Amino acid sequence: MKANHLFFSTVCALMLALPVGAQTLNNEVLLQGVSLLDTPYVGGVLDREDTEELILNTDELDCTTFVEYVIALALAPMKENNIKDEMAFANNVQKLRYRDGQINGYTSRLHYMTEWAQNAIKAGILEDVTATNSQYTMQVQTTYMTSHPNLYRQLANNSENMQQMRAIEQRLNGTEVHYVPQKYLPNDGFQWIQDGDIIMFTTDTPGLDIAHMGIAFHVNGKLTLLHASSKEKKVTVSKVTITKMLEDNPRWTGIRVLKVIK
Ligand code: 2YP
Repeated sequence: MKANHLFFSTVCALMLALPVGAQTLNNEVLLQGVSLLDTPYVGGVLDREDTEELILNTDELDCTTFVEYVIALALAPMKENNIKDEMAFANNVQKLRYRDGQINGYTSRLHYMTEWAQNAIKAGILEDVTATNSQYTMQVQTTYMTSHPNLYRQLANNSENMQQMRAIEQRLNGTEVHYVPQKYLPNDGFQWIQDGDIIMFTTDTPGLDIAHMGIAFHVNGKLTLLHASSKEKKVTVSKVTITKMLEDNPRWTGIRVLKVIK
């Protein structure tokens, strides 16, 4: 087991040694995230086939599928053989990834994280703790996909998908969300941002709402990110704080924080 894997697994084990009452869903989310450390980062895994079907591939992750699988694992009950219930895991992924949990072609997948979050909140899976803790708001832009069809194979040569995607973008565009602007996020975070919370990075890239996502993890009191990193090409814990990640990515403007509640 690699040194960092051992370190983080030890930290999580210590946390889980807390009295059962304190052993929250947050800890289970963190533990599932740590269990995927070093998994290779691979983009576009959901876009390999022409037909839209439920893909369950925890061996090749990007930032979004990493978060989806971790939440789905955390919420799945353990079977008697100490293995997570596979059917529950699959159902959880489908509920997170598709509008109202229904698979109906490419545009039924929740491509913009603004809608992905709305859907999970509506399903009672996530709570937007940013809304109750930060007074700062922004209006998201969601035109990126139809203005960059060359980046999305299922849009590039499919006028019906383009038309459906435009309608989705018009519905989402301008949605007001709470966030923590970069300049107000200290290196050790806030008391209300806890290990296992879901972090989404807001962006000012024209037409895009969210640029990256991961899981909050305090290391030595500093708020870092457990995430599938496209730079490090694997699931890892950031060597720098989330605040420093914001400083290092000029197009990133702040964070939204969501808590797994069921
Ligand atoms: C999403 O991108 C895609 C979904 O189509 C896809 O690109 C968009 C608007 N949506 O189903 C999903 C899973 O592959 O990825 C993500 C992407 O982050 C990448 C994966 C990463 O940092 O690893 C989500 O939207 C989360 O942040 C953004 C980011 N997309 C772009 O920056 C264009």
